[in-house]
Amino acid sequence: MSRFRTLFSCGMVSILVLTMAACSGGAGRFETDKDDKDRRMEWWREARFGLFIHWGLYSIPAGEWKDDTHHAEWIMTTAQIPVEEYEQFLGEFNPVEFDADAWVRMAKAAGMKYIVITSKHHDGFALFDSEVSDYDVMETPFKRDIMAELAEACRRHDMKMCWYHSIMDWHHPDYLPRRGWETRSAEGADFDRYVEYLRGQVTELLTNYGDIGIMWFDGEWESTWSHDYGQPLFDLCLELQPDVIVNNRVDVNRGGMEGISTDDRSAGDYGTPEQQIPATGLPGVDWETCMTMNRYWGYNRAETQYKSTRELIRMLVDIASKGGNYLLNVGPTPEGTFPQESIERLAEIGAWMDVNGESIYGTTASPFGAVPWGRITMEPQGRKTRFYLHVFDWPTDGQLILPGIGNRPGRAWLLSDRGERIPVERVDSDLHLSLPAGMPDEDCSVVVLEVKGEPIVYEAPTIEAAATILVNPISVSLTSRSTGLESRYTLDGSDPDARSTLYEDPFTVSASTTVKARSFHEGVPVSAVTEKSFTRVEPAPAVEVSGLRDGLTIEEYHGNWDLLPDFDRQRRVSSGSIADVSLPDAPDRVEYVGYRYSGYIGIPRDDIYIFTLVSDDGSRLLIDGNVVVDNDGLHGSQGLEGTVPLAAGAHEIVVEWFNKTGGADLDLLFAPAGERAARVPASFFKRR
Ligand code: FHN
Repeated sequence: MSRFRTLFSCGMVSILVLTMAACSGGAGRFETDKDDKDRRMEWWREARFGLFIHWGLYSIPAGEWKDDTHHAEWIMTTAQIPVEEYEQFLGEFNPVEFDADAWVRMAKAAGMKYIVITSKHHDGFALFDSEVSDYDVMETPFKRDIMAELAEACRRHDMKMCWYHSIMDWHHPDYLPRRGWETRSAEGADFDRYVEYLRGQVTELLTNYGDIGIMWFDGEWESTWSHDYGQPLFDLCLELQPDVIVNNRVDVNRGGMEGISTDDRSAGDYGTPEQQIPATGLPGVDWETCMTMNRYWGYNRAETQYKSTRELIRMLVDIASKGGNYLLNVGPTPEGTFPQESIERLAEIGAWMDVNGESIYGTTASPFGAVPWGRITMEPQGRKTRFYLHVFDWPTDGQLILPGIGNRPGRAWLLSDRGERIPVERVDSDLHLSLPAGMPDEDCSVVVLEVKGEPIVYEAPTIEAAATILVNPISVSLTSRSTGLESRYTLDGSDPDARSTLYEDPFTVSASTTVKARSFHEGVPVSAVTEKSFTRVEPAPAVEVSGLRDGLTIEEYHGNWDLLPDFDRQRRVSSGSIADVSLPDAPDRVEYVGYRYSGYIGIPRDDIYIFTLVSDDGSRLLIDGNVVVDNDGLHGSQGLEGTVPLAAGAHEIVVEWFNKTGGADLDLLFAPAGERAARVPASFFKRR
């Protein structure tokens, strides 16, 4: 039993619980309409750039455990350190070089507008003085409320103070599920009691430290958390601080590492892509990419693989060009300092932001499609629009082309030399800017272009279809965000001209074809030509089988994997049958477990089929021995698609799945291309 129990199990905390009950009052859902959310999000949408800090007891081992130096903030789990052993770090946490002002000044100088720090990570240790737990910073030799010092420094430097807080808690005796490798009993654990403890600490964080910008929840993916806890927690935050912003990890259905909620009923103000940047902007969706500077969130002393400053600047620009925020992480040392590599990068980013920050702050996503030379952000300015052209690749001929724009050009200049005017001329539907020979900043140089009025973007049509392979005729449509333009297309591979077919309704392709499309304004081509090729294929033949029984064969394996193993080389624990591709009811374990499903799937007709394999952790789908979906790896619940042409009849199917720790999930959906995907009915599965 952990020597550090939360005070929840004794009388002290009942005072806080009573207080909480009083402040939660009528605990109905906190209605946040669009106007309220826009009001709360205003500073956030302007800010665009923040500092993430992962700091806690895990900084003491600094990624190393028994000669393995590949750990970080997950070290308690990845090194399977029992609670009692991990608690030893409490007596060693003494970051005597911690200087809140120095941290905030570095963030400020980097151009960052908010700081999100781990008030408690998954290991359960509180970096703040918590009344509901004695597993906190006041029990360490340091005995200072780090969060209070940081909050005060943020106020001094006009920086938003924000809390990361983990729902998952590997220390609290009432948190479930236990780690699969733990010997600590779950006997007597009461998850609802844990939730009250969690709410108690959130109440402290939003009561004792002044105005807080964001509650950044995390660790919401395990099976014990649900919308029934997430929504009330979101409501509690807004009841305590009506101006606070809450990310979407307060609730479930965040869509894995892509971080965009898959259910619009889920609580949370913005999406949280992690270690990735969406391929395009997400109109109408607020989102923030969080990213490490190296490979770890928490400090790893042996780490040398840091992203370059150029990479980090270009990621900031890419994210802003898509309308997102960038939350860039630093993992401080056990002494309380930033790693030198992080210090250097923050300073270099700050030097770039000093010159170019206006092209990031308060801008909105580019209305253009991709441009080959860089990224674009935009800022409406009354009767004109300002475009910030972020140039990564300086044109060797000095001509920077902005394609497909109908506006009359105004002034243009370099942010690095506001005195020098850049000549702009119209060439057909494009604007050509004549740039000076030398690129002012090799990482990214910014050209400002002002145009009259709102943007008139001649976007090339997007050619849309359910698949690019076909067995049966397939419907093709053309879409464009531009208004007042005609889309014309060809099916013979030639570039569309003013006489080409005018697009009015979706059309059908029934043979191998290259579709080309282009936008026209009053008969003049005003966009690039887009194209998409379609290939007619033969469906994979069905197999001749007979004497089949209902359901699939399921084999169970046990192991500690980060990727799907070769189950043929594993010791099979058991074998049986199951109705469909789903996790067994009441399995004997949900962690360190793998299943292989095998049998046949009955395909109703010759067609192209799109399968969606959803899993937490990794999974793989094979049809007739060919990989159709590879959703392998350690991740939250996420779905990946695969397309395959199949003839009517029986086809061999194998699904492989594993879960390491935490949440577990498995589902298989499918549909003929163009139709709505649905779970594969059990009646479609057969086995020998
Ligand atoms: O498990 C955590 C991880 O340690 C880190 O805190 C990241 C940052 O967003 N969030 C979780 C992984 O998705």
